[in-house]
Parts: sequence; structure tokens; C-alpha cells
Amino acid sequence: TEKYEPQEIEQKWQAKWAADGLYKVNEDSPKPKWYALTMFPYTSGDLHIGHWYAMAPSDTYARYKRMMGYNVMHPIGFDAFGLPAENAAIKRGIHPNEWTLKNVVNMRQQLKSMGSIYDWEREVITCLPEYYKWTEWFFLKLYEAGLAYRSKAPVNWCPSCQTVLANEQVVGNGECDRCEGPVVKRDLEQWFFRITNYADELMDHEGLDWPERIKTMQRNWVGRSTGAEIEFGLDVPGVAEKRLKVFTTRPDTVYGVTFMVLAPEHPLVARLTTMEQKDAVEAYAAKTRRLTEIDRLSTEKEKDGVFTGAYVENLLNGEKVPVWIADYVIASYGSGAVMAVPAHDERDFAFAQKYKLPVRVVVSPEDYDGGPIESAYTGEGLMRNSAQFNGQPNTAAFDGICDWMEAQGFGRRTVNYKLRDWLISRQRYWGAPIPMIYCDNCGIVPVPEKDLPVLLPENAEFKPTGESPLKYAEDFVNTTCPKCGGPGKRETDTMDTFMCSSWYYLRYCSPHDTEFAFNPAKTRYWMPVDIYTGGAEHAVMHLFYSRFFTKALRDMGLLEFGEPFTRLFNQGIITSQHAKMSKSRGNVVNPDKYVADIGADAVRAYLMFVGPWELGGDWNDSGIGGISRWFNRVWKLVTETYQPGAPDAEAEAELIRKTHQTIRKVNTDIDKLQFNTMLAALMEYTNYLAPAKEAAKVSAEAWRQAVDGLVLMLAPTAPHLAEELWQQMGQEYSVHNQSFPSWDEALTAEPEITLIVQVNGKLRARIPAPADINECRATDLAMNHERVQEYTAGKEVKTVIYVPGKLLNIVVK
Ligand code: ANZ
Ligand code: ZN
Repeated sequence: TEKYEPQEIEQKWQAKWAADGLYKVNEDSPKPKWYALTMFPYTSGDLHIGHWYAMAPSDTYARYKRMMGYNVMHPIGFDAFGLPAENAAIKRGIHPNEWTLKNVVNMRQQLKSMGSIYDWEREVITCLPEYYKWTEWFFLKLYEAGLAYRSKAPVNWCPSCQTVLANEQVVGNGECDRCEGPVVKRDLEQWFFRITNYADELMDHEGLDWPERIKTMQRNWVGRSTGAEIEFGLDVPGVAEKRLKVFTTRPDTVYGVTFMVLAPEHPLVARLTTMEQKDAVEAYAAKTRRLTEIDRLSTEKEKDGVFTGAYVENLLNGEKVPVWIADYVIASYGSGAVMAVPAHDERDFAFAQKYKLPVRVVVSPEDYDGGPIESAYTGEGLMRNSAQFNGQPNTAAFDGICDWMEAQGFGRRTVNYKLRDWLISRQRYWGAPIPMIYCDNCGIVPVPEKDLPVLLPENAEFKPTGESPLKYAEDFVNTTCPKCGGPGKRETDTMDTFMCSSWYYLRYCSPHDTEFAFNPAKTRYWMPVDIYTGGAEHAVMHLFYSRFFTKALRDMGLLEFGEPFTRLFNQGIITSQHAKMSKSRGNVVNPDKYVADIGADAVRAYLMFVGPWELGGDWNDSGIGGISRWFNRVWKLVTETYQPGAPDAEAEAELIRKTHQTIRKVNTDIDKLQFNTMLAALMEYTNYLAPAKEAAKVSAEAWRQAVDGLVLMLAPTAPHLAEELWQQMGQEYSVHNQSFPSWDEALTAEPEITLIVQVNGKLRARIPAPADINECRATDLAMNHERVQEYTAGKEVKTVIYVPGKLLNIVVK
């Protein structure tokens, strides 16, 4: 037989599978459906080994499910709108569309070289009008449902990328997640989605098989706080408002309030501030505007602020407390005002220390002597300095105080969320246009559905001005109002690309439907996604928005379920020389080179072998060589003829046992996505088969079954190699249409032997035991045997001699 030539067989089989449409799937199948989804790649240019690490194991799993009798859809596409394309346009003078589609061609080719079961007829590309028409349509649906609105708001602005960023795109110490430059604040009219309507539901992952840490991150992202809204009395000449509202999670500490702190942007600040304090307050507010929210909330940052000169009244005890401003209070959270309780809040304590403001303990620490405290006490305790609530546990006073305030009408229990509405406007060209028209007569008018898509004009100019290039495309901007027919202007911002990826999993169900964004019957068949795999970096944004989207569509009556992804799995990171791959380190692994050298099958298998998938692993060239050698051994084992010698029943039974044991191990491991141990079991099995072939003690039929099993079990991991071997064995095409081997539990059992037990060399017992029993277990068994105990009772065991699987001699004195 010939040598194993991966390049040759891989290309051959890829072409044949494609020509035969082997991996095409549709809804008319008697089999149960299985929707296996991998996060689609961004069209950045090249597929790197990290993409392979995300995609090859998930393809193996999808293939396994297919062989297990499921109707598997495992689609792929491209996330194609976004900044890099536009930056390429600015830098290299190439149109974003051209840049993107060139990358698609290249990446598609690379993806094909992997030998995955992607049904290419289902490919979606988010920047094509046939796709973004529907992204626009979803905008209209959300608008109709009251979930999209326009508002002027301070936004995160990256001066270097010249764009507005969502909160989630501000990372680290207030840096842009794209260019890592500092982010500042700026006011703009923007479109928002009311994701906050779903805050509670988004915290609930009931029924989802998701990693605990992702669920925790999402819950923290929602940031639900229960507490109370409390009103303080305002009596400032010339100020109409008579009450100042604060949000607190500790209404039980309200008698400990010794000052008030407003965000410098709080709308009352200017009017409350006295003449004497005006300059200081304005200077401080100006200084604050230069800080990011993250800087402001940082616990390390020194707490400073300025007195406004005004006072408010604590309506519970009639006390007047001074009103300060400080940057640690955020305007957009709660009511942008804090009742400061320095005795029980660390930030307030630091602030009080700095400005010599009084500290009043209202919840007693254990053994409290009534004197000054050294730091804020945030624990539980009995109430003091709190009128009729004194002596109660503070947890009880929490309720008592809320009840009292609710009865008096100046406070009430409430819930607050950190989650903000989703800001989707981008001042960029390369995104789906927001289908809205502004008319002087009619105001904001949605583009009628029949006029979709609003196409991106081709002739835009790309300048890093911070304004959307669409603003200057006059043919695009100037239009007629769909309502009155008068002149209208189009919205020139485009949508956040997270909007495109919030529904792509629905599009795969009916990728070319011209009537629907997603065909209802087909979507009902395929959705929800049974397993979604991808990087943990998408814990909040993509996964969170997709869940919001699904819930919103459910509430519009467009979907019948509220969760898109039943199971979520995050793979780890593949490193090289124990470091993250990067161009600057020069340790980037280029998969194409390895595919050309040793084949896609080896690259796939190696990636699955380097470590548990969820933990990642380290790529090294000698490791991958090991996989190649293994495949060559498998090749020889399968293709070189087996010559049975004299049959041996025991050898045959052992072969069958090993086969069934391996099948069991491989099935249970793949089911748990434990590819590394699955492959180790297959290697061990190969190591068993090679000498067994030499020994030639089993029948041709038994040998054949063993080798069939090996090839079938290899098929999900090394699809080309398995197909080639299957053919060379004269089996029916295709190996990928076969059932995955199943095991017979009875055949996995180790046979029994009779263990001869001697005491001081004399036969005392014959005990049935498993053939592979070790010395320790054998000694245990013997020492517990009645007959043996007669001879060992009261004696000291000097030594034990064990002949594996045969005899145990116990020497006693
Ligand atoms: C009084 C108090 C006493 C507080 C005490 C805490 C401890 P979370 O859990 O994050 O919701 N706060 C309220 N609005 C704020 C804003 N806009 N910017 C900064 N801080 C704000 O935090 C709620 C607590 O953070 C609130 O409860 C308030 O301080 C502060 F012993 O009120 B607390
Ligand atoms: Zn009009």
C-alpha cells in the first residue's frame, strides 16, 4: 500500500464531499435535530491558530453528533461590518467593502482547508445587503415595540478612533478596547435600545447549561441593588424643588447621615451653590469632566470634593446636613446623589476624614464602646443613635425604617441596576444604516419596510473626522419623507456591529429567505442552539445582547422561546512557547503552513490533544510531530494486510474487551468535550493493536472489527484520514455517514481468574477475582477470606508475594 500523504487525500476528499453535498442539511429528516454553533469569525484578514482552536474541536463534536444519529447543522459565516475595514480604507485607500470581501475569500478558503462539516450554502455575511436589510428591519421592529429611542446623553468618546463607544467597549482604566487610548465624555443625540427593560430576566439563567463564571459576569453586569429611595428636604431661595432624592442600599443607616454628596453634573448643583462657593464648584466640575467613570469609581483614587454652601434636611430627624459635590458620585447611577454615612461606608469615611466632617455610628460593631471608630464599619449590629429604632438588629431596622418612610411619604423601597440602555449609534460608515428619516414637518419617521434595505452609498469619503462619512454623501442624506412627501434627511449614524451578531444564529436557519429575516417554521425546527462554543471574552456583550434580542423578539410574537443558546462552552487559549501569540513576540503560529506540511487532520488532532479544551494549551512543533507519527502507525495498521495465525480464544476475547473499553471511553469523553483524553485512549488502543497484529492470534473477522472501530472513532477528529482508510478497507462511502461505534457493557468487563492464596506456602483458598487485580486489592481480598483468616489470626504478616493474576503467598509469623 501507499504512504500516508495527507495533502493529497485531504484535497481529494474535500472536493468529493463538496461535490456530493455530503454535509448539506435541511429540515426534512426523521432524525432529531442538533444545532451546533461556533462563534463566527470577524473578517480581519487571516485565520489564525486561535480560530482553529475554536473551530476544529467544535467540528469534531458536531461530527460526532452526526454519527450519533442527529440531523446536525453546524454553520459558519462572517461578522463583516466594523471599524477595522474602515480603518483599512483610511490607511490604505481601499474601500471597506473590497477589503472585507477579499478577506472573506481568503478566510473561506482557509476554513475549507480544515475539513469541517460546514454547509457552505448556509454561509451568512453580515455586510451584504441581503443580510443587513434584516438588521435594519429588526431596528424597525424594536422601534415599533418601543424598545428603540433617541436621546442626548453623555457618551464615551474615543478621540483616537473618533467614535462613540458602548460602556462595554471601555476597558481597563477607561481605555478604548480597540486602540487602548484614553476615553473621554461627550454629549450627542444617539439611538438606544431599552435593554434595561429586560434587566431582571437577563440575570436569570434558569435552564441554561452555561459556565458559572459567565453567568456571574452577566449578573454583575446587570448589577441589581435593592434598597430605598429617600427624599431630603430642600429649602433654598429661588430653587423650585423642595426635595432631593438619593438612592441607598442602606436605609437602616439614615440616622447616620452627616453630609450629602452630589455628582458634579447633578442638575441641582448650579442652583444650590452659594455665591461664595461658585468658583470652587465650577472648577471642580470642570476637572471631573476630564475623568472617566472608571477613574472616578476607583477605590484607589483619593476622595475629594467641594462644599456647595447649601444644606438639606434629614426628614427623619430634622437635622440639617451640608451638601458637597464629589467625583466618586456618578450622575447616571441612582439619582446621582448620595446620603453620606461615613461610619458605615468606606468612601464616605475617607471623605469625612479628609474634610473633618462628623462620623456618627448608628450600627454598633461588636463590643463597641461608643468612642470614635478607625474605619467604616460595614457589618451587621444593633442600632444606636436612631430614635425609635435603637436596640434593634439593623436588618430589622432596614424594614422598619422603610415602612416608616413609606407611611410618611418621603421614602420607598426600590431596585437599581448598573445596566444601562444599549447605545447602538456609531459615527461610522461601515455598518448597517439606521433606517430613520428626519422631517421638519413629521419629526422622526421610520423608513417603510418595503423600502428596505437602506443601502450604504458606495461613494463615501473616509476621513477620521469623528462624523459619519454618510453625513457628506448628499445623495444618501437627502431623501423624501415617507409620511408627507416633503424633503427629509436620513440618519447618518450606523448601527453597532453587535447588532449584526445578535441575530445571525437565526439567519442560519433560512439564510437566503427573501420574505423573512428568519423563516418561522425552519427556525422553530432548528432553534434554540443546542451548543454554542466560543471565547469567554464574549461573556457580556455579544452573549448578553443576543439574549436581549431573543427575548424582545419573543415578546413581539416572533419567537416562541426566550433563550437562544441552551448550552454554552468556552474554549481556552492556545499559546506558543507558553506566551500569548502576538506579532511583536514573533511566536504566531500560522495554521496554513502546518496544513501544507503535515495535514489538517494532524493540526486538528494536535489542537485537541494539547490540553483540556476549556483550559487551552501550548503549541509546540515536536508535539505535533507525535500526532503525525501516530497517524502513520494507524495508516500501516489499517492498510497492511492482516495474516491470522492459529486462533486463540483468550486473545480474541481480550481484543474484543479492549475494543469495547475504548469505545466506552471515547464516547464518554467526547460527550464531555474532553478531546485530549479521548485521543489518549485512541493512541493507547493503537498501541495495543500493533503487537496484537504481530501476534496474529485473533480471527480475521475479530481483527476487522477492531480496525473498523478505530477508523470510525477517528472519523470526527481526522475526517480525511478516516475517509481514506475506510475506502481502502473496501467499506461503503462515506465513513461520515456511519454510526459511531457503541459498546456493550458486558463485553467491557475484565474476565475472572481464580486467585490461589497460600499462607506460608500452603494452599489455603481459591478466590474468584478480576484478571487485572493488583497486589493491594488481592491482599485485601485474601485477608478478608474466612479460611485465610484461620491461619493468619493473631499472627504478624511478614511479607506478601504476588504473582499477578495467579497467586498470592502470605508469609506470617
Ligand atoms: C448610604 C450608604 C450607607 C450607602 C452605607 C452604602 C453604605 P450599589 O451596591 O453599587 O448599588 N451610591 C448611590 N448612588 C450613587 C452614585 N450615583 N454614585 C456613587 N455611589 C452611589 O451601591 C449603592 C450605594 O452606593 C448607595 O448606598 C450609596 O451609598 C452609593 F453604610 O447610601 B449608600
Ligand atoms: Zn414629513
